[in-house]
Amino acid sequence: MRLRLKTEELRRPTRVLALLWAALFLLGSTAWSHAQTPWKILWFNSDTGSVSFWDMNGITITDSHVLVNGVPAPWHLVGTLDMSADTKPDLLWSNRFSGDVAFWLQDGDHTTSYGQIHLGVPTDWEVVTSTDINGDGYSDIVWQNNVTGDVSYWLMVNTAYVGYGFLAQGIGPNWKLRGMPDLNNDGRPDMVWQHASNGTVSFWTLDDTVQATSGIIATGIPSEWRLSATPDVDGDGRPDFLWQHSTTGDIAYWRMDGTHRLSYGLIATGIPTTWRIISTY
Ligand SMILES: [Ca+2]
Ligand SMILES: [Ca+2]
Ligand SMILES: [Ca+2]
Repeated sequence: MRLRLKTEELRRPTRVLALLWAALFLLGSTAWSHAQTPWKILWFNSDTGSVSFWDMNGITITDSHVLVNGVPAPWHLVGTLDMSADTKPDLLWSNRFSGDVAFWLQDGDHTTSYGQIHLGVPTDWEVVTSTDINGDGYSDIVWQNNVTGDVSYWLMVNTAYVGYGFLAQGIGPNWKLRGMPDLNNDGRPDMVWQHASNGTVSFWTLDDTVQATSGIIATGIPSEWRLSATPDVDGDGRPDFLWQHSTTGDIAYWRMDGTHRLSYGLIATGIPTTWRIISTY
């Protein structure tokens, strides 16, 4: 009797350890650590002219604050890029009536200066993102024409426009460029596209500014889900996908290994849809 009791006592913790080990193994194969490099989501509300930030750690919102309210209606925040080359993102604005493009140089929350880059850009051209197209260390501005689908870029040096070129022409208005993350890990930007109606998400890899390869990432994505940005959510150094739902206001992520989805989940639900994700960094 005494011996059996002893055996039971010995077995119990062994069983618990075995279960713990199995749980850890399962967790390790399917989950990921949520303690990550901090990143930010930049939001714009075109009804109120407000700019706000979410401070993120993995998929956790650690803080949020408003940078500015009441920016006059024709001006829309369209992106961020580091124009002053201090690794702090600056704000890029577009006037929806005049087509003028302006910048605010930022030191964190503080606007240190502002100015205009270009006047009278035709309003069927919209800023999609910013990335270093020519590899000179300065962020460039990527545009798509919402009528023709053509994608062009402005080469920038600090706040100065120094030239332009095209990345895609004649693709039509249905394929929307959503971002230019580095998908094949060669240190240079590639292109992610979302079809406006058929739910297909596709990619091009680029060799400099020329399409090298292309492929499908996903099909059947409801058109209410907009691929908003490609931040590194899990801190593994590779871009992931951030989605905003146009009617529910839900925010979701896909952890990506290049063009392959590893896992997905929600970050937030029910964010008022007047707020739109402009960029992440
Ligand atoms: Ca550049
Ligand atoms: Ca690349
Ligand atoms: Ca990642």
